[in-house]
Amino acid sequence: MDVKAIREQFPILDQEVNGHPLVYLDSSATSQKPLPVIEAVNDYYRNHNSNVHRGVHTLGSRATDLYEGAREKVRQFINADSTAEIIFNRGTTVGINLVAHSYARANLTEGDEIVTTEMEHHSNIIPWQQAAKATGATLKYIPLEVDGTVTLDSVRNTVTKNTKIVAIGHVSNVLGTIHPIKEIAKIAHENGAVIVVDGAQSVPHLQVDVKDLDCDFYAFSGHKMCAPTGIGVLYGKKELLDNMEPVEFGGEMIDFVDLYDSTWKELPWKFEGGTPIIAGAIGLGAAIDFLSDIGMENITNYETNLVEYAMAKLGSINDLAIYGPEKRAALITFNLADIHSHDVSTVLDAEGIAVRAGHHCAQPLMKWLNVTATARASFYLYNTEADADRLVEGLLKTKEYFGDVF
Ligand code: 7TS
Repeated sequence: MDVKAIREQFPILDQEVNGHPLVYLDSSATSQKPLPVIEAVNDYYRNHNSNVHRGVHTLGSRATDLYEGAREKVRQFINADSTAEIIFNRGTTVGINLVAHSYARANLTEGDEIVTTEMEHHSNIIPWQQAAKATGATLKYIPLEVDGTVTLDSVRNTVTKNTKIVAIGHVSNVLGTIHPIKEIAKIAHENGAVIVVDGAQSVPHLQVDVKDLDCDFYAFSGHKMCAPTGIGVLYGKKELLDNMEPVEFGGEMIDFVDLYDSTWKELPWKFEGGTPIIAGAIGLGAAIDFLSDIGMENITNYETNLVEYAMAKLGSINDLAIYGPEKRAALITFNLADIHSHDVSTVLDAEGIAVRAGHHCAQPLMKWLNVTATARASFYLYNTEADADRLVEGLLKTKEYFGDVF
């Protein structure tokens, strides 16, 4: 992988922040955008902007072709059977909420169980809390191992014949844990449950094949995979989506409307009420082309080596606590002695290094880790070993700055 050439596609990286060359280590929050994505959005607004699926004028059909073309790119990228299974929305949060509102409320009742883990992002916990309250179902958590993984035995012990939904992230945004989704899906199915996968941190970094994983629903966000903000995807198996009711009603999603009743369009449009996120979807299509040209396997391998390098380097810093398993996705969450992570990230920012600090929308996990907050460095295909070196230097400076706490 030619990282120098890749970096040239990301103009934002070529700048100084606080007098230092920028080191961007916050791609788990949102990734940077390459030129082909910026240009695709620009081209759409300059040359083709129009609403979709209505009217017959030329710009309208061009916009529709571009929008639906992006859906086909997503289908291929995650190896879904049909574009009917690809629902565009605003992101992972919206995708999970759709399943929790539509599928869960229609299919769950008292005595049923929803199973998840304590390491989920809030957007894969709260929708299930709400669905449990609305249906009388019980929310259960698969216990975590000390290193922040789950074992298949724990999954087997938690999922029962009463379990109707297993909701789990593919990759943890805090610990970097990569869950064996295919095996967990098998356990869910053996018990008659469906599996809902939060793919926010996996689709940008791993080759995801929804058919091979045999997941029932898979949600992800464009903005973490080089696409614009405001576009996301919910994949669902067609037979499940066919039997689900929409949760947003209005234009675009209807077939016939009468004064007292209406019927819905076929999939996937029945779940896309209102003018859709046209430019975002086109940007996502361009991001998929960009990532596919480089090759998802190449990206994963590159990131695996990079995070190993960074882990080894960071391991040499005394008083640095790193959370999560050894084998991990390309992100490292840590605390430096008792220094608050906001202070760590402020000193790093003064050195031009962007990391995230706080609870990472995973307060139950912070409680489990027995910390109030952590700092997180997350890597992507444009990061280099030099970036990891700068992080180490920045942390050593932070130690110096707060010398009195050591
Ligand atoms: N699930 C996981 C695992 C995530 O990491 C995130 C966002 C979401 C869901 C929600 O995605 P959204 O696009 O709907 O907002 N994670 C982070 C993060 O780690 N830092 O900022 C956002």
